[in-house]
Amino acid sequence: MTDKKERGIRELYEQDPERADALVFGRVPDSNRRGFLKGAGLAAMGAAVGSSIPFSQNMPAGMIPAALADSVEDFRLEGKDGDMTVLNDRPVNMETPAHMLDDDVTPAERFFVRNNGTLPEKIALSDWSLKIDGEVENELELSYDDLVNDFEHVTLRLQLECGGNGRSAFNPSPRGNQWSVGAIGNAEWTGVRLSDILRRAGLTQSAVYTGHYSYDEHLSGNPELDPISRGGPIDKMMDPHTIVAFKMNGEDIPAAHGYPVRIVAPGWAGSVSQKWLTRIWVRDREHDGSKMTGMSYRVPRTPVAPGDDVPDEDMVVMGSMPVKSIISFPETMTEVPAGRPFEVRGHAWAGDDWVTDMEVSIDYGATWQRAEVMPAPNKYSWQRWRADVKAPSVGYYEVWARATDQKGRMQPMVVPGWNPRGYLNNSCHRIGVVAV
Ligand SMILES: Nc1nc2c(c(=O)[nH]1)N[C@H]1C(S)=C(S)[C@@H](COP(=O)(O)O)O[C@H]1N2
Ligand SMILES: [Mo]
Repeated sequence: MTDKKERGIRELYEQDPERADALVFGRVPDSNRRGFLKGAGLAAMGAAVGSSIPFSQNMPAGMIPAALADSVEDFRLEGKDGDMTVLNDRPVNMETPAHMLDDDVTPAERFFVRNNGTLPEKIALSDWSLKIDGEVENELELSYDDLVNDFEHVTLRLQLECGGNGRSAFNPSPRGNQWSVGAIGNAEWTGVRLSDILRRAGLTQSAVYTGHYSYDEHLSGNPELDPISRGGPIDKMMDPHTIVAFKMNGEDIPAAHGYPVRIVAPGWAGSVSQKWLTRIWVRDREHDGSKMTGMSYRVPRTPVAPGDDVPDEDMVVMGSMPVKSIISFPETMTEVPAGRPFEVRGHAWAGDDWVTDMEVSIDYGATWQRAEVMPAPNKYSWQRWRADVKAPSVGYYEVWARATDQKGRMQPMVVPGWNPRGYLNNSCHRIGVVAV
């Protein structure tokens, strides 16, 4: 593996999977046919994982073994909770390793952070206000006290996933933070329904979309520019689960997550959930703020070939996120007992929808077994799933997991439709385990 220092093995698998296979396994990658991991290649991979590989005949070509995918050193930096994965420090972007997402309610210390601009100084509550203007009968200017005292409170567990979660698996590699699987969290948010605020303001006939503003600053320092100003269609904003939150897990919202007030519009790209919120501009057309247009948070209307240039008019704003799941236990590359069942569990979610089925495989997708899926405590919370899985003999295995939503849509095993900025990757999560 002489190339490993110049190009990380994950990068090499993205750019040149055949060469990566040749380096890792010493095999001649003449086709995608399975079952050619033999002889020297099998011995080399076995040596790398310190074990035999019972289902080696099923191992797909050109797909990095999970044993190696998570061992890439480059990104491992200190973050909050020490073990968060820091992708960027300006702006701050950090994700949560899958095994740290095992809690039903994600603690703030382990919640991914996605900033487009500066991380603002803590504002005094007396200085904060929220303006509602645009296509409304009565413009509102709410103080923090008005917000907290004048509207009914709701507390909900809500999944929040970055639209670019999973971007690192796209090939060719789109620009942007190279998220693995951990730009997702499910905190318990307390706030007021955005619909109640919009009703108080009185939407006019012409109201079709919201535009969100906040007090974080553009990295250029130019006060004319917003780091991000997205929004959503009125229907989504009037959903009773779309809230203006002032508490996260029962505490003030931490600085990194939008103190003192943010939107949580669950099930849609996290970018709709404006942090450090100061203004909601009700629009008579699709909002055209920063990162609403061009390639940002937009995907091709119809599938395109990987790497294609897509003209602006063929791009559409993303809506609901697709069905997805993670394996949060055990941690990848844990030892498990051979020949005896061990517990595998995680969470599954499906944007505006919900998860009805969950399956796991221990043999690279040759066979699947049903997992249990629990109902969500409230709509838009992720759902717990669990299964007892057995590795028939000693050796290296991978656990693959896939969710299906109530409309019958299933997570793909391979990376779905390439798009210029690498959004909406809902391919299956997998981990490596070593049965001993
Ligand atoms: N004001 C503001 N709100 C924002 C952002 C931002 O950069 N500034 N990032 C958005 C994006 S892209 C995501 S994915 C979520 C992330 O929320 P979190 O950092 O609390 O996890 O916040 C959204 N809200
Ligand atoms: Mo995001």
